[in-house]
Amino acid sequence: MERTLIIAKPDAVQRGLVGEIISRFERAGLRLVGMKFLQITPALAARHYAVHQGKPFYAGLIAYITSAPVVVMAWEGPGAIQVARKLMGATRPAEADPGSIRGMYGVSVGRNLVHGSDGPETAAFELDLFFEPAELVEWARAADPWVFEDN
Ligand code: D4T
Repeated sequence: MERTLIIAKPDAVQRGLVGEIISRFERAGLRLVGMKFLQITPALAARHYAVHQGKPFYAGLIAYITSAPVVVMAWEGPGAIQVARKLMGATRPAEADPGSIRGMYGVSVGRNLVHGSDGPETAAFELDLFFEPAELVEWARAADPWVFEDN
């Protein structure tokens, strides 16, 4: 079982696409274990995007992610990180599969609607950044045996 951090970014909130984005992860069968609505501060954004510091798009990225509220979620399931990245599509919407979230709703890399952790270490770091341990809920879903093979 794996957990991943997903963010419905400011453009998703402003465009009224949060429900659609949640629905993609929900219908895929991932299990929601945490969710909150907040506006990311510059300090939190700097920690989240520390790996991009110094890159040409860094200033724009920080301005964008702090520009309006976001919905931060923790989803879990077998291979949740890869499953989520597939549902999101490639970073650049022009390269994203047309059925993916970014492929269907995006056109610009700097307005790509959604963030998802890119590996187990990143997921652990990002989940810790956005959630207190008690905010992540351990629960059994009635449909789990019909979604998770090794439930
Ligand atoms: P995030 O982190 O938002 O889920 O995106 P990805 O994991 O898919 O992509 P990333 O880390 O390579 O990029 C982080 C973030 O920076 C924006 N970006 C990226 C940008 O504005 N211009 C660029 O040239 C690149 C590469 C988009 C996502």
